[in-house]
Amino acid sequence: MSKKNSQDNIYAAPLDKTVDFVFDKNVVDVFPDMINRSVPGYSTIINLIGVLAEQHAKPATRLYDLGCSLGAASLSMRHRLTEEACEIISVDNAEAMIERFNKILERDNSKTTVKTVCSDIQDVDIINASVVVMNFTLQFIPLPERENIIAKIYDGLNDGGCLILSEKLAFPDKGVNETQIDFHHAFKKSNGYSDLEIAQKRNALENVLIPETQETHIQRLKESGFSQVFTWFQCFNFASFIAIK
Ligand code: GEK
Repeated sequence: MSKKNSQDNIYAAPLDKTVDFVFDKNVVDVFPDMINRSVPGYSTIINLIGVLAEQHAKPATRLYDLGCSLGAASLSMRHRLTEEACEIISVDNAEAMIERFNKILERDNSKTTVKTVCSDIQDVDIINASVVVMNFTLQFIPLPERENIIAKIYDGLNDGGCLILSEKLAFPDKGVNETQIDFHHAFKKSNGYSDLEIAQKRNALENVLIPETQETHIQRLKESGFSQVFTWFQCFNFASFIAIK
């Protein structure tokens, strides 16, 4: 099996102590397998991000993919774009992710320019944007900083432009929340993860991935000024919102 298709067994063996999850080289090596087996609907969302981006992209504008990892959403947009002179800006603060994505880009010769940037999202200016994607990234940003990031994206979008925001969700009702988590774990088990792997990964993400409720996301997006905000995809505790300026 080639490296880029390696199977995720990072949490398969018992660990002495919990260490917070980081996006390092070990994760990069197994990332496509990890995210496909962990996020219900991931490949559907990636595919449809291309379709939604195609609807909103305007000539000579920028499309941002914030927290791009190995560029799945960037490439989905790139492969569908027909507008002239668009530029995709793909940002991630994990050096190992950007390095691997640059290698993937060497083998992809579609027309639209893709510029990769290794940086914290908070340090990136959003300018002349027709589409901004945050596909499962805001959930890793500290809670007090999320509002500023959404406001910055709103300011950088042109009128009619859109933000596609995918997130793991929490639910206000404790029972519903637990049931959704059970469903998600059943999904992971059906994809071959053991109970130990699921439990150890959950612990590693505990302080790193902080999910919010659908209501919180929608309210924040509306308060930032977006004119249309709605959920266009949901499977268990994973959802994707679109916010149109
Ligand atoms: C995909 N969108 O395949 N600044 C920049 N990048 C960040 C930051 C930050 N502050 N915090 C986290 N990241 C991708 C999947 S993964 C989701 C996104 C997951 C990056 C982090 O390095 C990682 O690559 C990505 O956000 C989150 O469609 O693994 O659950």
